[in-house]
Amino acid sequence: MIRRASFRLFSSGPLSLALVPVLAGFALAACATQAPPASVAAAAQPAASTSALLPPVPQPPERPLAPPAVTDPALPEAQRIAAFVDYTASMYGVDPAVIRAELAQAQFKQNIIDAISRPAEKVRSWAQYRPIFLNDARIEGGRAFYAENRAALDKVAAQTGVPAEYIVAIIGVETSYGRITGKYRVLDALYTLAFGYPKRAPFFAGELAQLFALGKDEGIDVATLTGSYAGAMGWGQFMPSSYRNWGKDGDGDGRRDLVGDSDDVFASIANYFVVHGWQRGAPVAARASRADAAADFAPDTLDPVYPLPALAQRGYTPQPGEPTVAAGEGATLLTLDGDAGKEYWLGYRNFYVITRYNHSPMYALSVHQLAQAIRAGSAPAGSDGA
Ligand SMILES: [Ca+2]
Repeated sequence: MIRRASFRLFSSGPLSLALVPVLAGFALAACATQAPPASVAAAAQPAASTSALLPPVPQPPERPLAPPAVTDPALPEAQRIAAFVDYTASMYGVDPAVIRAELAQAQFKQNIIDAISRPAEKVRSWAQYRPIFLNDARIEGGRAFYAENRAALDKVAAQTGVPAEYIVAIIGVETSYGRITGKYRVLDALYTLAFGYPKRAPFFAGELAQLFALGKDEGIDVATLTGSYAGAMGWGQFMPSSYRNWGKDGDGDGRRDLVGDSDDVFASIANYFVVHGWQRGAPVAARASRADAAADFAPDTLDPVYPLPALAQRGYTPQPGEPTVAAGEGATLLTLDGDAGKEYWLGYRNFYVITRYNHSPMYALSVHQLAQAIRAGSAPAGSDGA
């Protein structure tokens, strides 16, 4: 995921939906780039505390970056492209002639550079961010989407332990239930960013290479794929590396189609959660109370490394009726500016997993609350007959 300092949220109110795929692109772009929490967190521990930090949630390996021979802006572009062809051919076994032929069709798009280069806007508060996703239209849309796809979603949920409403909420937040999946040709987007945006060229050239690998693996003509300006595709806005590594063939037809096959999309989003550590049956987050005497506490990690007794010692405890976790499981603490002042939340392991889709904690809390709202308005499984 993108580093939070440079993370760009939404441009403006209702029109911001157009940028959702961008968020997703970044979300999937640089997983596991956040600094390990141990040193910062340890320094923040009160001296009297006897509670050691819990281990971070194990994560899959980081995706490969393209080498400097491909991305060094001091090198002529023709030389970088030749190095890219060599890199992609040797790394993924793609026929160099195919790569060259596809690259010959790729178009540089200045509007993509402009879009990704726009200065970061002021960070939205939770009170401003939450209504983008927690509104009647999005909630009703999610309930309708769940009703329409109930059998397929419940089947994936039973197989993976990822509740259907979380899969639905991801699709709702990313693409408004599949309606806005991005209008850019992925080949153009990744070519433009790989060779025209030095700041993040190692990442985007790495993704461009994986796009060719994806085309080879799945028998897809990559020039036909469309997505966000960052190259994220389909209902779940998967980057090429996520598609290749974690995409699943949900309907068993031998292909992974994350653009046109809902069974494949549902299975792939659930699998993305599973490989990043989703725990079946475990809670996601809890609203917390802050003791009057408590000091501010802003952990520099989303990893659930703080045992609940340690957080209680600091003055932060789950509110009555909110879920807790067993000894040996922990949380991180979020402090957000909500409609009625400060809100405190405990983010558990499954909350952390949602932040692997997009590193913004407000994104993850939106997905969680949207999922809860969808579930609350959906008939219990089986009650709608067969
Ligand atoms: Ca399939």
